[in-house]
Amino acid sequence: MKTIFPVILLAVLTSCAGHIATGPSDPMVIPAPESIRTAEGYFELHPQVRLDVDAESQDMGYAADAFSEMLVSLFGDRSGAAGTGSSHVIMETDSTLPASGYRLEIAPEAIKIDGGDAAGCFYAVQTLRQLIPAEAYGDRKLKSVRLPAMTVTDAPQMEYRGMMLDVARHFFSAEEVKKVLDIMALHKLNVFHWHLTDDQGWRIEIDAYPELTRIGSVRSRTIIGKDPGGEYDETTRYDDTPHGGFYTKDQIRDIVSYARARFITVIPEVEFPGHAVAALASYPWLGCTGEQYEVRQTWDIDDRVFCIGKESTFTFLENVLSEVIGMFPSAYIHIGGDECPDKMWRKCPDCLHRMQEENLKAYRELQGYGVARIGAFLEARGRHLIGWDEILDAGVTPSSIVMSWRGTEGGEKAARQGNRVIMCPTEYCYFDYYQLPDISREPLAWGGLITLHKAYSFNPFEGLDPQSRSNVLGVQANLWTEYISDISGLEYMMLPRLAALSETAWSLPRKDWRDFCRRMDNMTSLYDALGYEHAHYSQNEE
Ligand code: TNX
Repeated sequence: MKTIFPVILLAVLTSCAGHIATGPSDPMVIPAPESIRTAEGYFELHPQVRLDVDAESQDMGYAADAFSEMLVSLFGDRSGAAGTGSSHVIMETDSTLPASGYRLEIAPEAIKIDGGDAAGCFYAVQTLRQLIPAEAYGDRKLKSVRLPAMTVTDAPQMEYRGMMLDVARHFFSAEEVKKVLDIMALHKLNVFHWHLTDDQGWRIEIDAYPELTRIGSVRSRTIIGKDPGGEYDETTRYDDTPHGGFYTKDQIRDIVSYARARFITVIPEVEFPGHAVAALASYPWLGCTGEQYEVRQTWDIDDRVFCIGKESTFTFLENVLSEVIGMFPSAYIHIGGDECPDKMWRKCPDCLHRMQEENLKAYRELQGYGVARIGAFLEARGRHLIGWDEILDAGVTPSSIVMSWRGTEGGEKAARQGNRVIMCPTEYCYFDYYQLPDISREPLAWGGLITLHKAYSFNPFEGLDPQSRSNVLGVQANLWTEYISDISGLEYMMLPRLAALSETAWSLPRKDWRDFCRRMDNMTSLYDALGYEHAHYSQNEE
């Protein structure tokens, strides 16, 4: 009875007239696959389709789950249906294919997915999701979907395809972070850089230092409107509403495994030595003067940074990082390193003493000293350091990764000297900047203008010699959230620019703006069907 029932149900369902959606004969996928060859006929995808997965590995399980989730989003609950249908989908690994690459064959009798590895199978499913007509999602009465026969062969160009989310300036709940991970997965991105600490909030639970979350995770109020840049007076307006939030260790672990099931590595960032006011407000002895500060309520760069002279600062950081390492299995840990003024260090006897002891000639070298110490600490624990490009100024170890944000020059220099590099220059990758030319109709943003076309025109290799090019691991979009306070605002800033970035990361040599716009129409419908907020761009807005 158990095995027969779904078959009967299927017969009843397919005999019902209508409700069959047909995929486009002209496949529209973002990021652009390596090749698509269309063929005759179609495969009929229905809720009872049988999925055969070759290996029992956990990762292949994740790829299979992605397929099942797709069926659920199309047809509703599929419980009890697995493995009973007449038509089927076969998912296997094929070691002759490149890592994260896949071949997706849609034929009338079956869909065959071969992945270079489980990640490849997962990406094939993401392609499949886009080949299904957008109207099919959310149409609960749907009986089946027709997928035109074709073979897609594909593999990513870059191994690091990232997005950074700042949850310090505005907090995003664990559920919202998962939604961000879903959106990343749809675009075949594979690194989530999680900016967890900054002047305006400390967002990660650390057992050894409970005040970090008790005090450091809440600011009493937030500046309204555009930050004038340090000139605060009686005309500065605040919302008088506390803003806070943090992730418990359990939530962090849950998000790390949620990401893992989508083949996304989570790289945590703990800012050092700048962007530290929330930490200093929690433990005043971390600063040069020991003064009690408040968690910051405004946005520009702050002079109040970690003291490099006191040993207690390093004990603190090492204890924090030990707990961070315990929560995040990533090979890399981001320690920030950006925008650190040396004003406090100049007046600090401990910092002066450190300079004498270490024979440092300039105050700036205190940062290099600190970063080198943290780098060595991480290396001793089998992890490597990533930092913003300022870490270059003070010298970095060969195994460190440099994230080039102030243009691509830092990245170029680092790549030339043999460091590996992530390119995320403000000019192309800062999705907290405006995206439509008429900014009067846009939500308040940091400034700047990165249209979809601009984001699409990014070439991270420009001006690099072949040797340096090989050190560019990939690219990343940065979502700073001073002016993004909720998830729909965040989606709006991400989409569709994340699609442009994904194509740079996955399909750089095949980029073609006109063709991208054509495929973007389909992607936009999919965003709508999945309930994602997005900007309405025009392909003439170049
Ligand atoms: C610079 S990029 C920062 C952030 C700001 C961002 C605003 C970087 C490493 N630091 O602290 O949020 O500009 O676009």
